[in-house]
Amino acid sequence: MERKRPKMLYVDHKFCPGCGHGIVNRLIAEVLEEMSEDGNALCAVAVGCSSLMPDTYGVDIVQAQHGRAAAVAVGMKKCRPDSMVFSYQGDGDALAIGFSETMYAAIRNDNITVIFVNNNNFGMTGGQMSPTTLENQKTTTSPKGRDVTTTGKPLDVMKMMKSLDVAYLARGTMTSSAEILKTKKYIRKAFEAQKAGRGYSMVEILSPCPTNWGMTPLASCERIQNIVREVYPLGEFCDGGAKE
Ligand SMILES: Cc1ncc(C[n+]2csc(CCOP(=O)(O)OP(=O)(O)O)c2C)c(N)n1
Ligand code: SF4
Repeated sequence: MERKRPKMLYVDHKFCPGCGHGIVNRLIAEVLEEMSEDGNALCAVAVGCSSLMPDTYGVDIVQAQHGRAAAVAVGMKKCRPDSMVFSYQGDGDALAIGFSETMYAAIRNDNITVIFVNNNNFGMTGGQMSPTTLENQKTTTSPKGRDVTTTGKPLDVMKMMKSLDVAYLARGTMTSSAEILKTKKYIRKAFEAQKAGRGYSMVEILSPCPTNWGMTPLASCERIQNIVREVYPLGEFCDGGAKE
């Protein structure tokens, strides 16, 4: 049976073929519709391929400066506490230039949801190294592979955040239908945490960027399955204070 397309996806997305962003966009739309929150959602994006979302997504969206989406989402939530407020970001956006905004929203346990797509590089600008680039991964700014002796190790934000008093943390991926369904469940639980007023929730999603990885969509998913998830384990890292 064909699944009904969520109403907020009123036109096709603009991401590259095989990009993870399109799948995540759909999952968020499905969850909001199933929770009857699609008419009540507010989103903050910043810069990166996530900023292609506002052109095709049927919710009110504010575009922040690069990295500042979580800070803008916090402001929106304070003005409209009854709305379902989320930021939609990339790993460079959330963990490089916006690291402070991302962390302080978590440190304050602000009642927002952060959804970020981790594709291990700065996608929109041509595949530069980001904080989540794997050790030895070649990017346009690490042509010989990321050297962790000079750049530090890949940033595992779940590890950092689980020591904080936040409501919900999970990391999913999209390498199979089973993983996509799990990721959808994580997104739902994150929004439910916000609805219950429990505070900050974050879902990180390991995603392919076939264009900058120079791989087919299928090979990109295999890379996530065999290599990336070894560095970034999947699962729930905190649920209502019960931390692993
Ligand atoms: C203040 C500022 N610095 C740098 C840029 C250039 N810039 C635009 S998109 C981008 C990369 C975004 O990468 P990421 O957040 O990982 O998202 P992706 O495109 O991979 O989804 C950068 C560095 C900018 N627009 N503004
Ligand atoms: S450049 Fe990468 S992250 Fe951006 S739309 Fe294309 S595949 Fe997706």
